[in-house]
Amino acid sequence: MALLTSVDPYRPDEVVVERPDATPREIERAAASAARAGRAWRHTTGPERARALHAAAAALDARRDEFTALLVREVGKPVGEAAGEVRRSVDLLHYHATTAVLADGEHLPGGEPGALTYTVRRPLGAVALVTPWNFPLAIPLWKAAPALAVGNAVLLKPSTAALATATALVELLGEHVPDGTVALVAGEGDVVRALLPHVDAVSFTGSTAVGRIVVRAAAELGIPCQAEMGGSNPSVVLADADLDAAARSIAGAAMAFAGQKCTATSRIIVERAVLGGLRERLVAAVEQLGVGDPASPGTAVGPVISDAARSGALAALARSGGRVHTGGAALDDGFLLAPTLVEVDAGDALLADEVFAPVAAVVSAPDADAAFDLASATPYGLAASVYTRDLDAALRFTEQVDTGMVRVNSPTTGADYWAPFGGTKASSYGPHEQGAAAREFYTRPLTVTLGGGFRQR
Ligand code: UN1
Repeated sequence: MALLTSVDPYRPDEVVVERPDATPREIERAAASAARAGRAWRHTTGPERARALHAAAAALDARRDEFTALLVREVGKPVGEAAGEVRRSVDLLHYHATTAVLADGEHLPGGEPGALTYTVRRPLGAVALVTPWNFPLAIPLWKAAPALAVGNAVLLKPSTAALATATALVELLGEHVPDGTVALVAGEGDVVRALLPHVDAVSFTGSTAVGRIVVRAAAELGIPCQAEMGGSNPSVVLADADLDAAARSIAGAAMAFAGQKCTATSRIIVERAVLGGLRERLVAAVEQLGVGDPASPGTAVGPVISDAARSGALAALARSGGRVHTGGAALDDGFLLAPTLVEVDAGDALLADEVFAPVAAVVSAPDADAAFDLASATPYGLAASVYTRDLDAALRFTEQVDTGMVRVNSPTTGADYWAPFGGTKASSYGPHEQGAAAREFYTRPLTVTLGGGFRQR
């Protein structure tokens, strides 16, 4: 048995929660009761499940200040962003509630006179959700809400660094669904390994290294799997762009919440003609960001999640041959790292790493096409953006870049809960999340054919 501990990354001496991990017996018991609960939940009506999720949304909304404060304390998310995440979570619960009453299949022509063929989508059963600490409320919910809406039970295995938030969320959801329909399974990788043989599907968000282990395990067990993994997201700035607006937008996408989003901008690819102008504006925009206590409203950049994360970022900087234009050092309080801009040459080690910290590399390219090629020159393909006033160039970028999500004059960060979310290459595996894509992952189609014969007698 291991003791799991989550600490406040701004005041690392303060423990937020401590609890033992789940024992193999507890995992089996939780999985068995989820399987049982799932068999009952799938037979509730769509309107009943919709009511339950709307009620959970209202309950979360009523406790938004408490959840916001918990996010600030447990993962060091700046209070403005934390409040935004709670609002997004309320909204996505309402959204997925409405999907419980949508059409769930199609009617097809029969193969003989009078025959009828149709499809219905059936829930999978009990699903495991393996979630990270960086969106401790929104990510568990954008998996759990669609899973529940279509009639599955869920077993949430959150990151230990976000254990208190996950515990509070599971308690809140549990007040609106029957016992066993939503359960928490606390632990690390060995707990995931023990859990997977008991579930009907797994949805994972986290690092590529761990995601690939989950994908392999799911394949061996023969269960559906979706995995959202790393990113090394490019923002391309063309010579005709509004440089002031681009610099402000990119500084936020790279540094806010200390760059700890899989969608954060880590590579800034600039058309050489405007390198000097963009560099100057970027440095100014980054230096204007408030750095410090995540509880104070002026803060955009709080601590990184752990000392190891900060040392890892500093080690990545040390491996780079680039020139640091601002930042580059640890700060005193908590696990703070000064927002850091490094100018590098193509091929620099920093362009290949997913640093997951307030660190971004600036690299120049001779022209738009070279910049577009550089944008895709990474093992990842999650989110990409281009800043330009040239519509043709913008459209060319959307077609050429190898990525799951692309934006024009808009930051790589941010996800609309009604739109499919996911990437290419090492960033994602399996079906996308969110929007209508989520319903597909959490169901399987059943094709029904009613022979025409009996209707002719
Ligand atoms: C966002 O940019 O608002 O783990 C969402 C992550 C992503 C979510 C990003 N799956 O950072």
